Amino acid sequence: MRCRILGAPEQDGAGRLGCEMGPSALRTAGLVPALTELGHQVEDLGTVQPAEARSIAHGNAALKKLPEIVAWTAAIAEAAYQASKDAMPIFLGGDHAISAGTLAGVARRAAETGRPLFVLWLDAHPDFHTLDTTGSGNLHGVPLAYACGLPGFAGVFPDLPVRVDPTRVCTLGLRSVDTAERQALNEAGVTVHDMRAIDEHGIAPLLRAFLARVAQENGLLHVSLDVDFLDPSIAPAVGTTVPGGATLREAHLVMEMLSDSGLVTSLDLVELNPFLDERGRTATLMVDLTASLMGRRIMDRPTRSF
Ligand code: 5AB
Ligand code: MN
Ligand code: MN
Ligand code: MN
Repeated sequence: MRCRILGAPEQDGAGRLGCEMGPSALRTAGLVPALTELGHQVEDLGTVQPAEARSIAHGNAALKKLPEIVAWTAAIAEAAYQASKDAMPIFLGGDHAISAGTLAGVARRAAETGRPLFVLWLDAHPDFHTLDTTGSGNLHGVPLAYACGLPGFAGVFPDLPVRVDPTRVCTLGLRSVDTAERQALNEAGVTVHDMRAIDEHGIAPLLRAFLARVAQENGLLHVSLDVDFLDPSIAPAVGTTVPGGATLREAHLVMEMLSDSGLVTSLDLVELNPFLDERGRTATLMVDLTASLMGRRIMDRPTRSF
């Protein structure tokens, strides 16, 4: 497969500094060789440059770094659209606010193909706040809501050429959901498999059902992997630690099933804060998970089924 790596070292969306070093840490942990060893053709496009930030007035005084995030979103959306032409883009965050741009870009690309875009959101949080409901004002908490066309972004964030259909979004691993988000997720019809559902059913059947839907509708699939999807005991390099996350094997199984499905067309690796890591272990884990998603196997399997 042809892959394009694109660094988006945005850190203003998170409450603390450090995600700016994410792309560098992922490259240092060997992302490119891991992919080439699997036989993929990898092109590293380097780093997205944000547009110039212009001051923006907004009624919610809690919003942090709004002009900066808007400038990043515009640049990332255009870069994501370009990078997704005839190749699988892998976007290296940066905090999760980069996904406002990556989703906008890949949704625009998907619309041209005439195939529906599905999104798998692997995260402790749904990131489904609007600019009006976020209490923290940290804009890494809004990208999915923006991309799904929820109200309140128009005229502030870049215009969305194509929105993501929220009924084609599946979140997996949630364990920290704010009241406004809970209501918005239900109203929008997002599929939510929280940690309790994973405990009750196991992660495989939940993911399998979603993948079957994507396959049946001949969809494209964007995967957004927030480091905090993983339990902090195995992935400490994140500002927003929430206990009770996915285990090492649950995370690898998700990636292996995604690989077998052959459905993934774009990927975000976000929220890695290398300043909080322990001797690079979280960066290494993110690279290993990406390798599983891109075809690395413990043993060969007779059939590619999910
Ligand atoms: B992340 C919280 N909902 O709005 C908020 O890490 C957390 O990209 C957002 O998933 C977490 O600040 C954003 C409490
Ligand atoms: Mn997130
Ligand atoms: Mn999160
Ligand atoms: Mn986070």
